[in-house]
Amino acid sequence: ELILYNFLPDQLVNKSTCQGFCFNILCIGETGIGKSTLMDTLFNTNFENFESSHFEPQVKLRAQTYDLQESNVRLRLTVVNTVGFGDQMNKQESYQPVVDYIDRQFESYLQEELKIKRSLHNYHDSRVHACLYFISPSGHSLKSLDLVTMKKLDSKVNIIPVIAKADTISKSELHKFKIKIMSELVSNGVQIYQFPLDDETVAKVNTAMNGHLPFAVVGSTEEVCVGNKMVKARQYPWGVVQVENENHCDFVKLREMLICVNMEDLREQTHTRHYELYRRCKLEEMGFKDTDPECKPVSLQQTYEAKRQEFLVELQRREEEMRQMFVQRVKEKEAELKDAERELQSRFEQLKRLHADEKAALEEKRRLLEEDQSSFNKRRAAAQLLQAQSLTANGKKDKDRKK
Ligand SMILES: Nc1nc2c(ncn2[C@@H]2O[C@H](COP(=O)(O)OP(=O)(O)OP(=O)(O)O)[C@@H](O)[C@H]2O)c(=O)[nH]1
Ligand SMILES: [Mg+2]
Repeated sequence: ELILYNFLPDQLVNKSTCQGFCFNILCIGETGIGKSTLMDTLFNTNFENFESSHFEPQVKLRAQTYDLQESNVRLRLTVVNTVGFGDQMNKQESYQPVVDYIDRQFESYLQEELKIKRSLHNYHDSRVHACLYFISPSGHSLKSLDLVTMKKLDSKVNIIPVIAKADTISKSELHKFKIKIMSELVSNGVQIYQFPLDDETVAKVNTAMNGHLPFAVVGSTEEVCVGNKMVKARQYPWGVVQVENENHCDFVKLREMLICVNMEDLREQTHTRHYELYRRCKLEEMGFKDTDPECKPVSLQQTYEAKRQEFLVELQRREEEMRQMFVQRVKEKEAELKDAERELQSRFEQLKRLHADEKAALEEKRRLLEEDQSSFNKRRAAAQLLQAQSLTANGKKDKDRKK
């Protein structure tokens, strides 16, 4: 059975309660530090729990949403758990997914707000209202990952630091540890959530509770018989640690502050401080301004027109740049072609010269050959003549002899 301890209606007297509202808790802490157990103890239930290994390559965020009801108030509770937090070598790999998750929820709210047809009244608001940061009960000091992560988150979310498994550390040590943690947070400029003092009905209790931070918590869903009552507790050979006993730990203080007294303030701070900051940065990034350099107000229309003009000028500049580039390329190509043509022409001329030289040489050879041939012919004719003459001469001699 889910019990919200009958305090919710008090915080919502002026709200339309039947409509219900969302509350989103982010639990950051290393694997096995007791996140799921504490959530189960806080909401007196058994949420689905998946244990994670220490070997996750990167941090994942797992969100689970539950619809809770108390008298006439409906609460849509989302519990977001970091899976594998602190198991990476590189710190940034641990906190960046958390930062990104928070920003994504802001972004989707902003997108809804910017729609023409907004439906914020039935929008499922997933922005993180409270971040429980689980500190390991070492008794020494905060880890550098704790400081880095909280510093990255303190302008994005309401951080409530808790010392986990506070039953594993002695009371005197715990007292010193709390002081040490607070001084480390202050000296590193980490802004944690302060319970508000402006509403005088709760100012006194909130002042006292601010002095107990960080809350030392113990979680357990097991019930043990103490006196003649069943109470949530952790049982040890040396005794019983009662979760809801204020002498044993700060669990009740956390529950009071988170659910009973300040739930509405956490939601409000999320909207008016953290979301507002995100929205402002995002709109400025997009180029929207409320005033011009002379501090005169600028309307959305003017900003839009100015942006449009800026865009058109830029477009023209880019077009001109591209045209110039094109002309340049054409010129280059033309010059290249001219060069190639010249080259070809000169090779052609060279070949022509070579060819003419060869032709001349051949002509010369032919002329010599023809000369040779005609002198040969002449000599042959002369020889034939001689031969003929000698033949006739010989014939005469023969005749003369016969005679
Ligand atoms: N001593 C002590 N042990 C606790 C406490 N809370 C949880 N545990 C034990 O620590 C172990 C891990 O608790 P979980 O609640 O599953 O831790 P988790 O942070 O949700 O772990 P993952 O989701 O796996 O990262 C269980 O054996 C719990 O019984 C506590 O307050 N004190
Ligand atoms: Mg868990």
